[in-house]
Amino acid sequence: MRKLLLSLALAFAATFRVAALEPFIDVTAEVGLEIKNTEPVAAWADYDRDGWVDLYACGNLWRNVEGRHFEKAKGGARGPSVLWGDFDNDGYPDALNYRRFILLRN
Ligand SMILES: [Ca+2]
Ligand SMILES: [Ca+2]
Repeated sequence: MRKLLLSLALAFAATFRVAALEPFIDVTAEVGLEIKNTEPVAAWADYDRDGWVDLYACGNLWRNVEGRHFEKAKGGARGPSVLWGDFDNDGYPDALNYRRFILLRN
């Protein structure tokens, strides 16, 4: 009886967890993101203005390759904590590393 109750509880918990995530599907590995959760910081911005939103996560800038996968961008914003904003209004998102307070113009 105890095993049955435990199984039911685990099944309920798994069902609840899946339902809470719908309609999202974990595609992290499928799209090439190798993110180690060392810094719980992430932000989206289309830094190269190619129409595909890119991802800054855990100290790395990931370029979105036509919605199919991500590749690590060379250069760009580095550091653990970045906020995006177009401070010079040229249409390219600039990055502020708010830990080291460095403003990177794009
Ligand atoms: Ca982009
Ligand atoms: Ca800019």
